[in-house]
Amino acid sequence: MSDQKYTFKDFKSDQENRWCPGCGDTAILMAVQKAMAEMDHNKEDYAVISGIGCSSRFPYYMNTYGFHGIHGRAGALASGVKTANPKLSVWQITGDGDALAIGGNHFIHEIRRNINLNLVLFNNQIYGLTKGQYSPTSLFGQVTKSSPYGTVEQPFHPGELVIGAQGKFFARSIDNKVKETTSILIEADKHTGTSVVEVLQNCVIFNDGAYNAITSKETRDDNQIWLEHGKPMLFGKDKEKGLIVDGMKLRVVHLSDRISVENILVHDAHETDPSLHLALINMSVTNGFPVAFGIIRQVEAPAYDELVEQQIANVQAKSKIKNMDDVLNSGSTWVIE
Ligand SMILES: Cc1ncc(C[n+]2csc(CCOP(=O)(O)OP(=O)(O)O)c2C)c(N)n1
Ligand code: SF4
Repeated sequence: MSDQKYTFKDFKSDQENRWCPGCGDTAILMAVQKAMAEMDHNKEDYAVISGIGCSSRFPYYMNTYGFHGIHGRAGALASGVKTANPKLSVWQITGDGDALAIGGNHFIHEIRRNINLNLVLFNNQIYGLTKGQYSPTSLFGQVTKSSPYGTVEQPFHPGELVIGAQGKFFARSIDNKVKETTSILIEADKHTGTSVVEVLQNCVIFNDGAYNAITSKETRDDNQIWLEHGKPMLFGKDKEKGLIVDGMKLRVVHLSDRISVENILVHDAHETDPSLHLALINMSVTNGFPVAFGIIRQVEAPAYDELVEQQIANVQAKSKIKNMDDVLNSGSTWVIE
């Protein structure tokens, strides 16, 4: 609980921003600082933990406790910090390479364990820091420094991995929507368990325009759908289109005399069955759908760190061993003569 009022400036550090001018990371930094100013924690209770990558420079720019770790191990560090001190608000900052290539194993297991931390995944579909090699989210056929003739790999969809790892909270935003990202981060903080927020981030140097189809003025209304729990899934400039389920699949429909808002799916982020959430996560412009943004899945479940705390308290309450003398007199000792 916070006993102070903050503004985003309280979370700015004195370090010079070394990200390239125009990099999406700077907008995400602003969203995190704004969100933290509104969350109910004291400043000294935040811990910002990263791996290695451009995005992982994040803790330098935050005036909080933090740790710039090693490549792919942000998840292990953040899990340890939260489990050792559950009162902290832990923020894991990671790139698509850091989280899904070298750190892929840690990513799925922290989600499966449902450790009560917030994971912000900067997805620029490229390795930025090492100068433009393809990553596990690069598109099939993408030409990069390490795939001069195009990749021959299918990309991971981070949300699909979250669902596969039994994830309970998944949201998606985009770097240029600071207001929307800020509110999603505030909700992520309130959620108990691993909250994964994928932010589509433009790398202006090595993958510029990767999200143009989603962000350009001409197409953004048709190619973005912002989901809100309890609201119909509508999109388009005048909210003239929506989503329905047809058979086992989602389908885009135009509102008309025959199809009204009542026919449109209402978003239920709290549904425990992940089938529809997965279908929403996997919508893409290339398969004729808008990309889903907002909180797509938010399901309550016990968190690992809480269960560990409870278990320790229960065992301590029942155990006959209270101190070192009790251990030494517990029967499993012997005298060497
Ligand atoms: C063990 C190890 N392997 C490889 C590297 C080289 N390396 C540093 S950052 C990086 C990938 C960065 O990509 P991403 O995590 O997507 O972050 P971005 O720079 O795009 O924000 C790699 C491969 C390293 N630092 N350590
Ligand atoms: S290389 Fe790309 S991701 Fe890295 S700071 Fe520059 S624009 Fe940002």
